[in-house]
Amino acid sequence: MRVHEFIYVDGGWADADAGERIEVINPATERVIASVPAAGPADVDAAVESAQNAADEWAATPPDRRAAHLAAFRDALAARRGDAVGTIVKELGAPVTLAERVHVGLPLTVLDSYVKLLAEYEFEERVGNSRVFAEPVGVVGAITPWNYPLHQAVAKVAAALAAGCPVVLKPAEDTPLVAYLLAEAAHAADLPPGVFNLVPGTGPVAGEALVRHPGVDMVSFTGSTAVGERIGELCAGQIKRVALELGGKSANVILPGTGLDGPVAKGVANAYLNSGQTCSAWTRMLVPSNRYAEAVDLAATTAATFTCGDPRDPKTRLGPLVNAKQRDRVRGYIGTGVREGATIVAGGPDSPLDLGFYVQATVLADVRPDATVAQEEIFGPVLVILAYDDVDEAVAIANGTPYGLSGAVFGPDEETAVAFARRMKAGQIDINGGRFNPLAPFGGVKKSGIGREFGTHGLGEFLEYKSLQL
Ligand code: TXE
Repeated sequence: MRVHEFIYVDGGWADADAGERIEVINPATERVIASVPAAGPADVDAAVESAQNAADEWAATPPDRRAAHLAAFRDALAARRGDAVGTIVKELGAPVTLAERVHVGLPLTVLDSYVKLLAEYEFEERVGNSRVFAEPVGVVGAITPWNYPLHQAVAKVAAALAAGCPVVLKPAEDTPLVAYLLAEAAHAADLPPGVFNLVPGTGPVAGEALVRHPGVDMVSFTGSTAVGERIGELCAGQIKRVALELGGKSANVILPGTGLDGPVAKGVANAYLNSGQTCSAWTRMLVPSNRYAEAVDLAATTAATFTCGDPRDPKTRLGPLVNAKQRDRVRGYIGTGVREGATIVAGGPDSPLDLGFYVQATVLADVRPDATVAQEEIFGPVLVILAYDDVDEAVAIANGTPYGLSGAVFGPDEETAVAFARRMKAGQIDINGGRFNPLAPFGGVKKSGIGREFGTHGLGEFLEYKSLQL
């Protein structure tokens, strides 16, 4: 059966009411590789109705039974690991090693973490003379972007299901195919009908229908700040719970007295991860003025090792951007940077290859903190390097954008770096190269969003509290 013909509703594959389809393009070859339904409002209605019908029973399913379902879901996804990697390489253009390790490896870890969390999480607590119950919010509409298509979907679906909420997932137009593998895994794992539903479609039609639907109790969204603002407004008008994980312009601050080699190399690699299409990417490197020239040279030399190539090749470090629009947008930003006074010290706007939506690994120096390229999310392989004179100025620059998602601090010792990080307005900050932790809360402040994902905090997003006074 060609599942891409259908939507997944009420535990089965169903014809979409809407006749239109969305073509999926391989960004490395620029060829159409598949198409999926562009679901319409009637399709969203059907999915939400099935989720509503499943809600009470799923909420009443004891946590250990939900954990068993999640474990089966995880195993079914793990059985499709190779397919998932191949699909993400094709629809996103992610280099195969990154697809294997991060795009598919991480969601499996996250699913595991929720299976384990359910074994110990207390859904009931005693507060004085009250019994307080943590109960599922209800039906969740999950709207996900294309940059980490499986990871972002699983971050929402795993937490919502663990909390006892059924989900309707609306994946991004550019990368819906791996979401089909998730639906196949849900089916193979025998999740109760209606607990997981998939409606691919466009943002303005299927996405907004989901947000507006009165049967959806909560919206969990990851994507652009502009769309996040729109979704936030629509949810506010309905007093509907909403979690928003939006853009970023994160600072990587190298403090005085810190060696440059490791922090610069790590900073460059982080900025180019997933071709720079990472909301938490450290896209601004802050270095002391008296080490600026040295840091710029090091960054340019490191950037030159990030050559563009075929994402199927295990040696490739930089794949294409997801689509022509993003490529053109990123090239446009490089041009804007130069017009505003920046110097290109690596890469540039020219096409590195004849075919595919590629942008070269680019480093911009001589950038002022208020320049467009130092303020706006570029979402491509473009790193800007900024100079600061003292630590107070570094704090002001680090906090001087509308965003507050992530960051990094490299200091002469852990305590100095932690003290600096405490002054940064951001949701998660890596200290001296600390690793991503899928149990730690992830999310932003300011225009980077509202709410947290992963671990107990991520579970809490999908819970409502009821207190009974005795
Ligand atoms: O995102 P959109 P786009 C940023 C990044 C990127 C820019 C544009 O800077 O360059 O956004 O990307 C759905 N109602 N990020 O345009 O449109 C849409 O179908 C409901 C950062 O692709 O926000 C998709 O499923 N839903 C980000 C999802 O929103 C709507 C990751 C994201 O698409 C909708 C992606 C509507 N009116 C982009 N309009 C991150 N935080 O990681 C669109 N959608």
